[in-house]
Amino acid sequence: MSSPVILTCAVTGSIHTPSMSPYLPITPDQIAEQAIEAAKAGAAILHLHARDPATGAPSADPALFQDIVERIRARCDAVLNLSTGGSSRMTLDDRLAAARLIEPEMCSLNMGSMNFGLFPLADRYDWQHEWERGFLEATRSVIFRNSFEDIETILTDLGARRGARFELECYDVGHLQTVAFYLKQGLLKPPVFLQFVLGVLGGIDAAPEQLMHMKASADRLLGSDYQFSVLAAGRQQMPLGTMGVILGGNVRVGLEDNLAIARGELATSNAAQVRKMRRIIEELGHRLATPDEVRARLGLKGTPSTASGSATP
Ligand code: KMH
Ligand code: ZN
Repeated sequence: MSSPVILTCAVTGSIHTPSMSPYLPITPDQIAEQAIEAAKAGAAILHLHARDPATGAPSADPALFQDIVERIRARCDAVLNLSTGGSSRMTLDDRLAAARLIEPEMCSLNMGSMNFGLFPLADRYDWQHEWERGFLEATRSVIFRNSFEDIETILTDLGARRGARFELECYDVGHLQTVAFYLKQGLLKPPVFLQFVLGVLGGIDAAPEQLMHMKASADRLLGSDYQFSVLAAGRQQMPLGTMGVILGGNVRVGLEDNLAIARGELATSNAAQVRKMRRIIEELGHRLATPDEVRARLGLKGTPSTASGSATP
């Protein structure tokens, strides 16, 4: 029997902007409501970012994260995974502030510096907010920085010190070598949870051959020390997520990675994508992992020992 499939939902992110979809959640209330609905639909892990409630711009404000986490914690037991990627305009300290305060079970950890091109979207929309076009255009020159030193800071500060385990975001095969290096060094402990990120401009492209290449490279470099999940940006989200399940992996969906539910049709919620992926997973003969199964499988510390654990019902 194969293991139950871990379905992650990345609820809002910092890639898409409010003018692109009226369904993109912005305020803590909207983010929490969509997150809870996604968890009820089957997502065991909620990958979280915050946005400025007034403008919808990506925000690193720990108070916003705290508000989101407390709202979700009060109503569901999904594993909460705080982004440390933030947006490429934030400093590393900005990006880590919320996770340092909340001490969640999981955090994202981006495994290398790279170009992260959102600029092709800049001419495709009529913008409601002044910041949107400039934010996208800036990705022509800004590097998404995740140096070895940054990675080590996150591993020691959030991992060794605060007990977080990681969603290791791997945007290309080279990032797998970095994972292997830190496993060998002992800063990462198995089993690691890899997120194969396909389709970001600057990373590996969203094609079946590339997913096979990522999987084969991980097998060669990491042996049995890893579990993987697949995130494909844009319209490859569902097809490559399905392929990930067929290959024995897990899947991430959500409006952070794709705003659509079908070609030319916006998803009206994160839960709509979770429900669609769930149908596919179950049609393939698998079942979804519960949050507690994820905790056991990935060696998470559990909610009560997080700094915001007191809000748990
Ligand atoms: N937006 C995804 C492509 C993070 O939050 O650390 C990658 C991501 C990064 O989720
Ligand atoms: Zn993210």
